[in-house]
Amino acid sequence: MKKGFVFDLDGVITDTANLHYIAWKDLAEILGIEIDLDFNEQLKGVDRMTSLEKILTYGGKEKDFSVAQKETLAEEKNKHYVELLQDLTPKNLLPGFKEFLDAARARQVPCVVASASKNAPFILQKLEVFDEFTAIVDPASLTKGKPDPEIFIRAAQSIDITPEEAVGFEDAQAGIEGIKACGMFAVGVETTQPLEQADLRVKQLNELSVDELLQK
Ligand code: B16
Ligand code: MG
Repeated sequence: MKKGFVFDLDGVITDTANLHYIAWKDLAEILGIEIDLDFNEQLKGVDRMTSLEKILTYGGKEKDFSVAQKETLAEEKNKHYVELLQDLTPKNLLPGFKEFLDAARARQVPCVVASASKNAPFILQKLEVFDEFTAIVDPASLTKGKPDPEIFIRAAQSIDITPEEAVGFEDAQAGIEGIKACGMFAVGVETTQPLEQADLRVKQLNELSVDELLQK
């Protein structure tokens, strides 16, 4: 019997991958690196500094910048990204998410956000769903990013349940691995690539019945 739901943000609640892509692509161009949408798949679910390092390595420039310079570059990307976020509205919720969240809330299932994004609280406010969550894990407080299970373990702790008592929802392979590594039930939200190891795979969350999931 499951007692709580743990949601990734980008790719599960809303699709901010495209906005991350615009901001990273512009920064990469200034650095003389060209990235495309295929490469962008590798940045999904990956934290900000690791994303920058992947881009620099892709462009053969991984040794060209000091730690301080990389911090500045990551800040510049984030500034642009936050500008792009200003236009988000509830219309940017992914199809089926709000129906599923409402059904979960109607059954008093606690819902937590486990996102690598430090902008998650702001994004949830723009989407007008911030108050629907019992907790949001602060990614700045984590020692390891996905695929490490730390963020999912912390999410379960935040609602006083064990990882085995939770269902995790993820769109990235690294996220599914983190969910499975702590014994949580994994729902894969598939858009482009198939997600290995997921216990269930869907295109939209409203394909799922809250009652059936709670029985898993
Ligand atoms: P920020 P998720 C992730 O969100 C994104 O998929 C990833 O592309 C991004 O780099 C990461 O958040 C950090 O975001 O720069 O806003 O802190 O899928 O874990 O919800
Ligand atoms: Mg994601």
